[in-house]
Amino acid sequence: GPPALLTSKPSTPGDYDAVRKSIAGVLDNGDYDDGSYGPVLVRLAWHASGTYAKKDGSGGSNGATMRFAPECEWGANAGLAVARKLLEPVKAAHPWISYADLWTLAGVVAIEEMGGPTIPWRAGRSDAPDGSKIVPDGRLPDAKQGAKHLRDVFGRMGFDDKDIVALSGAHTLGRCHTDRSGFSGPWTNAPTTFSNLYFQELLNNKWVVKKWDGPLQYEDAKSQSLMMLPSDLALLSDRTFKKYVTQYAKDEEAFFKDFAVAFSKLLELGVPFPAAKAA
Ligand code: DDH
Repeated sequence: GPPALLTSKPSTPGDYDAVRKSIAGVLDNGDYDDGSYGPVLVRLAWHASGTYAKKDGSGGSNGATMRFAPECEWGANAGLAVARKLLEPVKAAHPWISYADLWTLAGVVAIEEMGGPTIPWRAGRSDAPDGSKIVPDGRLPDAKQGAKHLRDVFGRMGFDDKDIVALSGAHTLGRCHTDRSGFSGPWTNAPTTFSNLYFQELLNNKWVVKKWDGPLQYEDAKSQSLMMLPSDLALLSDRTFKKYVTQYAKDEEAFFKDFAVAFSKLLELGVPFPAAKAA
């Protein structure tokens, strides 16, 4: 049956530790993918947030507009219904939390439970009543493109080259699914552990074009069991990106530190937190 925390009476409003425990309780499932919903929850938090545009403040995690069409139907969001549905019993056990806070907190808890860094997170997002604030499709990155596209997309959110590489390290988690993105396979052999392995695999393998009828992707020449997207390999072909890839491959602590800062910032883009009071 479901974990006890999901069946007991609704928790006290503001008890985020209780929400964290419920999220941790739904992560593991031996029948799903590599045994954990953690990676797809991280992807939900990222796609809910990564629509932000700094220039006009549109998009971002506030509003949880992915509950509505057309955002839930965007090609980029294929498969994320799995993550949203998984969190429904958590929402039912803690009805006072907004979906927008829940989805971002779930990404944070997933990363922490999978061995990653502590991610600064605060509540304050509210849910939009409908989809009227949904931004145009096309703001999330396209895996078929390269360095310029990454700088355009992440620059629009307010991120620099170092942030782009640090955030891309999330691909140490999870896998591509042919029935979601069309791509196939994991980036690492430990897709449910948060580590710097993505950067090590990226640097230390010879990447060759995978011969198949799917979209262009790369596989490691030796075992042919790991994958990279064209956008992942852009981190190797661009000198500045590669500098950070090399640093993070050597220094997991530096990666964890930079990732925690960048991921926390991502989840807060466009969220109207009360202004800090002057001292
Ligand atoms: Fe990603 N990502 N991502 N990604 N991503 C996919 C899976 C996962 C791109 C494309 C894809 C980030 C950046 C990029 C995660 C986290 C993050 C898949 C496969 C594609 C395609 C989806 C599927 O078939 O299920 C591209 C392109 C970029 C980029 O250009 C930078 C970032 C910044 C994050 C983050 O979290 C900070 C995670 C986790 C997954 C694995 C999901 C799963 O179900 O497993």
